[in-house]
Formats: sequence, C-alpha cells, structure tokens
Amino acid sequence: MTETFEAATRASLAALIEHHIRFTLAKSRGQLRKRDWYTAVAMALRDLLVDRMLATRARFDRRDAKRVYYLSLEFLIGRSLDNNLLNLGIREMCRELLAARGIDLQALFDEEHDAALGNGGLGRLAACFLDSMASLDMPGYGYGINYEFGLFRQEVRDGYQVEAPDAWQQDPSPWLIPRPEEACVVPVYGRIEHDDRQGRYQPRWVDQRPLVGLPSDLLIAGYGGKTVNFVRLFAARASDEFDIRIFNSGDYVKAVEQKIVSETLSKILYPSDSIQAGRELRLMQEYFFVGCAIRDILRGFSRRGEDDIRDLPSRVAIQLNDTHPTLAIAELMRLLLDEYGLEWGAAWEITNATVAFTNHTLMPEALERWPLALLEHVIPRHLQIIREIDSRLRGHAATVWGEQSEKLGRIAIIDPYANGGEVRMAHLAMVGSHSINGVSELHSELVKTRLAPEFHELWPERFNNKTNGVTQRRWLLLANPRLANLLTRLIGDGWVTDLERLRVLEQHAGDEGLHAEFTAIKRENKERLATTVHRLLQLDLDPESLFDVQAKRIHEYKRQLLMLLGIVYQYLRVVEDHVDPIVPRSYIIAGKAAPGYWAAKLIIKLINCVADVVNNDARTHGLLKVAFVPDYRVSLAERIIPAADLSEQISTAGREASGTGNMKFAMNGALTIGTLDGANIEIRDAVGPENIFIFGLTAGEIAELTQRGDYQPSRYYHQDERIRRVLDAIADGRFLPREPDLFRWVRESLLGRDEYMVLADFAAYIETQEAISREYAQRGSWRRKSILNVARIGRFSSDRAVREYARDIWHLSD
Ligand code: 26V
Repeated sequence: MTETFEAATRASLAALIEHHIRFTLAKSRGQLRKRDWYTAVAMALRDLLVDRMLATRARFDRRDAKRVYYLSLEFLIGRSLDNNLLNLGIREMCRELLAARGIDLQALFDEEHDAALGNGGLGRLAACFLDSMASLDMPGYGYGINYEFGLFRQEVRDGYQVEAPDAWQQDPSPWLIPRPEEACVVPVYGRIEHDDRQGRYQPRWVDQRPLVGLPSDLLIAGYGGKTVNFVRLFAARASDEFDIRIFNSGDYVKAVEQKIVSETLSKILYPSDSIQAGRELRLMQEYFFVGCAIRDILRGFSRRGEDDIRDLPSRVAIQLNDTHPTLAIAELMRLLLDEYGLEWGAAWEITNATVAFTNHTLMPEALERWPLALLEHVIPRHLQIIREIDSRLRGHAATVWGEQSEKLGRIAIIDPYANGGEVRMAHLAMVGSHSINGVSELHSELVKTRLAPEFHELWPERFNNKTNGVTQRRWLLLANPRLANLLTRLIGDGWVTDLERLRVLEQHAGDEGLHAEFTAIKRENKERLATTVHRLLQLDLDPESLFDVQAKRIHEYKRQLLMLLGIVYQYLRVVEDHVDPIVPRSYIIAGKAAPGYWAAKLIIKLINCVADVVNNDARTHGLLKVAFVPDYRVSLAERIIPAADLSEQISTAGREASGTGNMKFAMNGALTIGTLDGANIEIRDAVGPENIFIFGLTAGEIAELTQRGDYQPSRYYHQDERIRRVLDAIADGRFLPREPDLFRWVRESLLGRDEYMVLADFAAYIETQEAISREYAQRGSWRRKSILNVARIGRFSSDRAVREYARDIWHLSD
C-alpha cells in the first residue's frame, strides 16, 4: 500500500466504524459492549468489501470472463472478520485504530459465530476453493443454501454427545447481503399432462407449487483485496401470489400449513455425512437450490448480453460438489428443452459440456439414491427426463457391449430392483458431465476401477484427478501467526500466494537457531491450546508432552477406535506393567458424530470414559492425559492444529477419499502417523518417507483380504496378547464400572467382522507409535522433520488445486 492510500484507507475505516456505531447500532461510544464493537468493525469492513465487490464484477464484465459456479450443499466458512482483514491487508491498521480507542481487536474475533454451513471435509474444501479462486482473481462463485441452523453445536454431558441447535444468524451476519430483487421461483409437485397435438411430444407440468428462493450473498475477499467474490445462498419462502390463491379459495389453514412447509426447506443443514437417509425434505433442498442456481446462472448469462444458449459451455462452467447438486443436470436439460425449445441432442451437448462432477466418497452408504416414487411426487418432469437419459445411456451401452451384456444393468441410472426402483445419483452425475474427478491420486484410481468401471470403459477421457488442497491464508497465516511471521522473516511473504516458496526452508532445516524458534513457536501454540482445554474441560495439559491429535468427524472408517486402543494399551503398560512411556503424551481428540450414528456416538462415550479413568489415575500423572475437546469446528481447528506435534490420519486404506486435515497439520509442522490412504500417499511422496510415519495395510492388501473372504479378526486376538489385554479391558467394564456392559459391543464388533480392519493394523500402529516416541525424545531430529514437512507441503495449497481445475476442467483462459 502506498502511504497516501494507506492514510486514506485508515481514515475511511475509522469514519465507517464511527458511522456504524451511530447509525447502524444507534448508540453512543459510552454504551458499547464488545459485541457492538465487533458489529461496527464488521459493518465498516463490509462497506469496503462491497466497493471492491462491485469493482470486481465490473472488471470481469469488461474482461468478458468465463464464469465458474461451484454448486455445493455445504460451505464451511468459519469466521470472516479476521480473514477479511488479513486478505484486505488492513488487520494491523485496524488493530492500531481500535487500540487507540482502548479496544483489543483480538478479543473481538471471538464475538463472531462460525458460519458452519457444512459437515466436514467436503464443505471446508468448498470454502478453501472460494478463498483460492478469489485470491487468484478468478470469477468463481459458490451457490448454496442459507441454512437458518448450521451444523449442530456439540455438547458433552456425562461423556455423551448431545446436540444443540446452531442459530448462527440470531444476529444477522454482517457478511451476508440480502438480494430480494433477485429472487428465483422454482416449481415443485404437480403432474405431467401429455400433449402431442403439434405432432411433437409436449409435456405440460400442471398443478405445480412455486417455491421462492431469496438469495443473500456472502462476501469472499481474495488475498490482496483486489478481488471480492461471493457465495450466493438461497433461503426458501412460499410464494405470496400462490398463498393468496389458496387464501382466496377459503382454505386458510391449508394455506398457512403449506407456507410453513415451504419455509422449512432451508431451516437446517442435514448433519450426516455418512448415511443417506432418503428424506423428502433433503431431496427438496437439493432440488430447490439447484433450481435457483441454474435460473440465476442463465439470467446472468443473458444479462451479459449473450443471446445464443449454445455458447453456454464457453461462457460458464458448473462444478458439482459431490452428487448433492446432481439435479442441476436434469434441471438444465428441462429448461433447455421446455423453455428454450431445444432438441434433445443440442440440449444434451450443452449440458454435458457445461457440467463437471467431483466425487468425494466411495463409502456405499453415503452414495445417494433416490426412490422413483419420491422423484415422481416432487419433480415429475425431471423424472421423465432422467428416464430418458437412462434409456439413451443403456441404448448407447448396448451398441458397445451388446444387448445381453451384464454391464448394462450395472451402468444404468435407474436400478429397478432396489426398493421399488431408485435413481443412482452418481450415475446421473457421471453421464451428464464432461469431467469426473476424484480428490487424490489413489481415490481417483479407485473411482475408475471400483466405483465406475463401466463408465470408465465408455468414456476414459472424462476421468481425471484433482488432489485436494487447503488455503494457507486461513490455515497458516491466520491460524498460526507466529509461524507465519517467522517464515516471512526468513523467506519473505511470497509463500502467502505461492506456497511452493516454502521449499527454500529446506536449506535451513538443520539450522539450530531455526530449531529453537520453531520449538518456541510450537510451545506457545501448545500453551494456548492448553489454556483453551483448561477452560473447556478443567484439565491440565503439559505443553512439554507430545500433543498427539486426531480431529475430524467421528466415523468407524476413520478409526478413532484404533487410536483409542493405542491409548488403552499405553495406559495398561503404565498401570499394570509399570513401564513408563518414553515421552509423556497428551492425546487430544475432537469431532462430531452424526446424530443418528450410534456407533460413532458410543465411540465418543468410550473416549470420555477412558479419559476419565486415565486422567484421574495417580499412576499416570505426568505421563498420560486424554482430552476430548467438544464442538470441533473451524474456529476450534484454528486453535488445535497449530498446537499439534503429531497428526493422526489412520483410516482404513482405500476409504478416506483424500483428507484435508492431514495437509493442515503438516503445514503447521506436525508430523503425521498415517496409513497409505487418500492424500497421505502424496504427502509422503512430497515430504519424504523419512519425515512421516506410515504403517498398516495398503488399499490393495485390504481389498485382497476382503475378496479372499478369510479375514479373521479373532486370530489377531488370540495371537497377540496386547490386543487381548486391550479388548478385554474395554469389555470388562473397567472404564465404566456402573454400566459394565456398555462397551461390550466394541470387542464384539472387532472380533466379529471388524469391517475396518482395526485389529489387522493394531500391531503396526502401536509399534509405529513407539518409534515416534523415540524420535520425539531426540528433539533435534524431530524438529528437522517438522521443518521439512512445512518446507515441502507447497503442493497442498488449494491455489494449486483450483489452478488445475481452471486449466483442465473449466478452461478458464485468463
Ligand atoms: C455425504 C452425505 C450423504 C448423504 C447425506 C448428506 C451427506 C452430506 C455430506 C456427505 C459428504 C460425504 C463426503 C465427504 O465429506 N467426503 C470428504 O471429502 C473431503 C473433501 O474432498 C475429503 O478430503 C474426505 O476424505 C472425504 O471423506
């Protein structure tokens, strides 16, 4: 910033803050609470952002730039104040300005409620991508739902997870700009009348009910403040006009009932990322938001003066974040056929060339399937179109493989046998998209070979990989300011926009002065986390101990249980064998369980019970601590990740599509203990096998064991005394004497099926943990590895990921 520009910005920021205190809050200085200061500062910042957002849009228009739309049911944004100040480059200015008024800026950050419009990895990835697109000056916009309630708040009572609603908009978010004049109307329900009077089949969708989508734009500032984009979030409203019709027909109660039903649509984010329940409301959400988004996209297209819809693919790219927005394909087809009057072939060509699909999971229970009957009820015209797509797909496949091929049934969109007929959304997404990508190299291979071999055989050129990335602006610059400052002092601030620059650090990896600084920073971050943990749990963690962290959604495939078995093993070594661990450890676990996922909830209870016993046993004092930190969310991750020494990425190989926490931890100097799964493999290749702790079966070995069908977990139990001790201790009730049977399930399920092969990897896991303790005890060698992790993590920036999407899928030229 030039000096005069800086002075002008300072003056306008100060004036804007005063303005909002007076005219937005209608208060005088003396009456202000911390919360008011937060609001005034945020509103002032919003004004600056709005200016730049308008300028950005004008610039893209002048450039006649191709637009990218990222369609996602989830955007896990977290907090915005600190991030926006940083990206605008005015955080220090604002800090000084407030300090002069006796206000601590840092304290204001905690006044902001996280925008938790997502479950986990998939939603946070969308947020990192928005940050990167804006920072790279791309015209990239999100479309999603303006949930009234974000992901539930997690409380822990008596060791159990208890969910509480997250009313994040109780005070309206300053980052959201309502756009009532841009409302969209989307039809649902009704039936199709068949009409072919003009010699051409012309369906008429009658008795529709209109849903109204009210958009609000959540501002996304790119780094440097030049580009401000937004994610457009729709809230559902009943249509006034429609209401009046029913009111006039005299059925007052019915009218109000329907209004309520329509408005529930955008009330709540579905909190499961593991099991697809097939609920009507969820289907309505998916369809509603996609309907609004497609209309808005087409409206923007014509407003920019485009008059030939055939040019859509060269002007617009649509990326589907998993199958949740897949109805975009059917909706775009419907509009092109029924409203634009195109022939099928032309409509299909446009749709296919515009839409691209990202898969984020292979877990069968998370793959979306919708019953035909439900689709018929909610979107009858779309179902017709889906049937037509299905029939053409099977027709094409038959010309390649022959009418009798078994592959026809496997590739079909409609599975006629399942529960009276179901649509497989991934199949619809794949046939309708010109690009299909997985999110790590391994995962993208598995998409081709396991999820969709038939599609791969027909259209190999569609399949590609885009390994995930995370934004270093939030996950390093914002979350770990001390490390960020050190890096900038050493190598300049180029890493903020070009993470590969960190590589020059390699030269300093052996430098003792740097080791000391790295150690001091980690130590301070650990102290900060210890303070938070003390506040939340009244538990003291020793910052000298090794902070061993697993923070992510609770899921059996992620194997929080494996970590827990390791903890119990350590505990038994201390109290029964009187063997102390080589280094004291603090085990830190955080994550939410889907409210209906009882196994995941039982795992939380078990973690808390083990924590209680371990933490209150005098014999482990100064050696072992266990903390389950409640309500894991973006702002808590920003506190936990920079404080970790060890990052647990221990999913059953082949199950974790990529992982992104793995990248955030390594970026902050934690070493990883991990399986050869998802992006862990690429992280190993990047940081070097000597700087990461890899253990366990490979995806190939797991598949082989499964196929042979002779995996016998009980063998491990009988052959390995350590496993026996640990499982028996858990099953015999010693972690919950008043309810000794509660955890019997753990032993039974591990000895029975052990679907995630916990026992097969147990020995390798604890042996690797021992190697880790030995390594940690030699501080110099640990620190060197830690520095090399930071130096070599550059590839895992979401800037790199988004650039690859732009180059290979979206074909953004400028
Ligand atoms: C699935 C479902 C299933 C139906 C009900 C609602 C719902 C909501 C979310 C999901 C998401 C499951 C997929 C997911 O989160 N995948 C994660 O994506 C990350 C980003 O690519 C990746 O790093 C993780 O490995 C992957 O598990």
